[in-house]
Amino acid sequence: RPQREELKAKAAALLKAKNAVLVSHYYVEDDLQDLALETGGCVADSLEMARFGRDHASQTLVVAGVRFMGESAKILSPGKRVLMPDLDATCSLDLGCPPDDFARFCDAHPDRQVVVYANTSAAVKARADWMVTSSCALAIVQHLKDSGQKVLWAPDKHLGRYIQQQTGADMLLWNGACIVHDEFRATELELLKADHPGAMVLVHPESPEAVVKLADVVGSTSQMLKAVVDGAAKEYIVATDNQIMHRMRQLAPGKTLIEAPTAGNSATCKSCAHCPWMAMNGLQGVIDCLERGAGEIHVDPTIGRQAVRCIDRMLDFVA
Ligand code: CIZ
Ligand code: SF4
Repeated sequence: RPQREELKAKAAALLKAKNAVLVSHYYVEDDLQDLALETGGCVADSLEMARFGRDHASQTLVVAGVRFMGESAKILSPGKRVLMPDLDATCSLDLGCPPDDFARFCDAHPDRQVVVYANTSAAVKARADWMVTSSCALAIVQHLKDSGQKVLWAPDKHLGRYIQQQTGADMLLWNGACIVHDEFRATELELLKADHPGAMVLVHPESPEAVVKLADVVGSTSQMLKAVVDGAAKEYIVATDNQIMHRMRQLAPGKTLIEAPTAGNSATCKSCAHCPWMAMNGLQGVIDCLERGAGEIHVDPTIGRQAVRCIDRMLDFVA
């Protein structure tokens, strides 16, 4: 604990000395979330992170999250220095959607609007018409459907299917999944619900269909957070990365939060509902990137100029 406080103070001093701002995702460790808030940065979902980084006056952004979040920050602010605590922090959705395979998929379906989730590489975004996050995906696909468009969706199959069911849009889905949300289990969740009849069930739409069906609220991380803060219930069962509970506890201190069961909840896996790549972010990484310039994100400028169009289209839509 004292060592953590020391590291935190050192990281805070470096942020100040380098005129840098820390942009953290809800899924990173408590210390990084707290440090971001204490030093004028933000703790947010990927949509709000992208906006915050773009609009902040600081010329150095430290992005605590996974690689696509750092890339999006760089694409939106090519003139800023974007650093990450660990460049190896990736995402199974990004890994499962290689740009060349994706380009062939798009080439085979030129009649469709290409809509990609934020959790993709810069090269995949360069090929897309729209980027979406889970906060705005429903509204954007509904808009495309209403204007008579067919959609090619990548990479998360669960989120794609959920949006397809909600909107009735004609969507062709890539077969990707998040290794964290894919592990939530419906049978175990039903048993847990039976033990907590008053609990409100919050599910991220990257989860399997049977789990989404049991939800009282299906939504993005920021929508789940809002549901806990505003909800009348005392107990909440949360099906997303369990690190979000840190922010939930801060914003809704009187509420009881219960982790939704995963396939791996066992003696060998105490906490499966935490992204191994988000977990690579730590205070030491923040210090190293600020002290030594380690972990700088570079995006090929040509790819960046192509990719920024689909991100700007989303940001204009939600503005
Ligand atoms: O699962 C993720 O990586 C999420 C929810 C990202 C985000 O904030 O949209
Ligand atoms: Fe990717 Fe899932 Fe980790 Fe989010 S939680 S970064 S979607 S693997």
